[in-house]
Amino acid sequence: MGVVNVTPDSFSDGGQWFQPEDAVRHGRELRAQGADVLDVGGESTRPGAERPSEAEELRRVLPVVAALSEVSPVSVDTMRATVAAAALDAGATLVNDVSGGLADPDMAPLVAERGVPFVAMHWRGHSLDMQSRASYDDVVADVCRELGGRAEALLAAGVAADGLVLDPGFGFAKLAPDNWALLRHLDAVLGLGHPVLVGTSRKKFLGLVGREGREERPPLERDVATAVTTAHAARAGAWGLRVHDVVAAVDALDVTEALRGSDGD
Ligand code: PMM
Repeated sequence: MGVVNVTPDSFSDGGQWFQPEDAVRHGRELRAQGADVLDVGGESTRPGAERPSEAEELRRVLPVVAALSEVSPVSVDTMRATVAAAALDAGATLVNDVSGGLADPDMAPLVAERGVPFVAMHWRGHSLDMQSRASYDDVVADVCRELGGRAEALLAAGVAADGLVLDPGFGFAKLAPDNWALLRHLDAVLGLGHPVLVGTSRKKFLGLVGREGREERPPLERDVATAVTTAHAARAGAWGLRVHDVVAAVDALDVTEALRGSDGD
């Protein structure tokens, strides 16, 4: 899954693809590089971010969703049911909601009615103050319990079981050790019985690794680390990998696949 952020302020690539024509060009490039799905979002979820208005979010994503739907399956990365509905009308075929339907009570009914696949991420609150909620007894058990509860609520609301994808939400209300623990124990998340999406791409915990006593590595220099976590997640059985650098991810997945092959290949 290739990331197309139509935002001025994303932590990972803020502003680079803010103009619709730049975002569309970038999405086409990611598709040509091997992305199976393009994930178009108009709201930055970086820690501390303020939310755009609904009108602004629609203005950002709709032209990009419409254009990219001509060349690729498109998911819309939004917490608003109105934006999801408009994006589905414009050609998107999957909804990716970092709040797992918690931010907007209209989201689950919409997804149920449209019968589209839904990515539900583990979430404890909006980005403005989410890191104050990064407190766990046992992060793997707590995230699995909360995410499992969300899945049950979504299914009860009519979301199709065979279209529900779960995501442990790397970096969302999680400190670096929490993210590493979840990556090490992806089997527990997979044990919830749904396909799992993993989005570690360029996140802060990857910028901190090996940097004791030095400044963290900036987001644009985290793609090698992302390729390693991507390969790890694929090997563990993840269904999807949400990344900014598709070339590196495809390479990492090809190598993972080759390592799985039988001797003599
Ligand atoms: N991370 C971001 C945005 N959307 N969606 C899912 N399902 N999982 C994620 O981990 C996720 C997401 C934040 O990263 P970005 O600002 O670089 O897009």
